[in-house]
Amino acid sequence: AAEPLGDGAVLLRGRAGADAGALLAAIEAIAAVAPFRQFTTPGGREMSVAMTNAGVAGWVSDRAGYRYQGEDPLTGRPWPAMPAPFAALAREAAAEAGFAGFAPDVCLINRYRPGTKLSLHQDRDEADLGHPIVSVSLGLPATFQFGGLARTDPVRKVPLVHGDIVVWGGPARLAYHGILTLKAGEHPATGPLRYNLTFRRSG
Ligand code: MD5
Ligand code: FE
Repeated sequence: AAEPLGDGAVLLRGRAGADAGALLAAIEAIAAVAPFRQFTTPGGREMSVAMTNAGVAGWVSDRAGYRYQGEDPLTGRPWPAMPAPFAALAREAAAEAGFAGFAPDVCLINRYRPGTKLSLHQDRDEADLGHPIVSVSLGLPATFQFGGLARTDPVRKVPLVHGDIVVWGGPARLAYHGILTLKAGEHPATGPLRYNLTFRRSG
């Protein structure tokens, strides 16, 4: 069932539940080639969330800025390919949310441990902000902050649990958002971890 969260944002509660095992196995295979690492922000802070990527490019950050690049800076090698079943799931979810024809070329994978957070930000490093972003939550629950187009706009808190998919498009594409500090816990599928996959069109 599609649940509107706001203009352009649609929550598909539990939509990835049946695929969770395959997604987690694929994350493990990707991380064996392109390990999770904590990027440094342009301001010089280490991010608490650990990240890796699959696809034709990957989202990276360092003192020089945020960008997509074709090689993993850790290894100098191309990122692992995005598994076709991942791209198909993202495409179907986008269509169910009203964004037919979404063809992601990159998948950013975020790994959260208890105590980890993602501060309020916008996603604006993609070439065409007309494409939606599809995000899949796995493992420990988290509280998502969904704000507006200005950093100071009021923020709604949305609980996200294992298997939830959210599609962010249209006016929601540039909304400020973040993840509150993860609470301690154990999930049967991931232990003490939360993963979030975001499917994007980088270029
Ligand atoms: C997460 N990741 O749970 C989130 C899910 C990121 C990030 O924010 O940048 O890696 S994606 C949430 C998102 C994307 C684009 C727009 C909006 C939310 N939004 O309008 O709120 O790790
Ligand atoms: Fe984001």
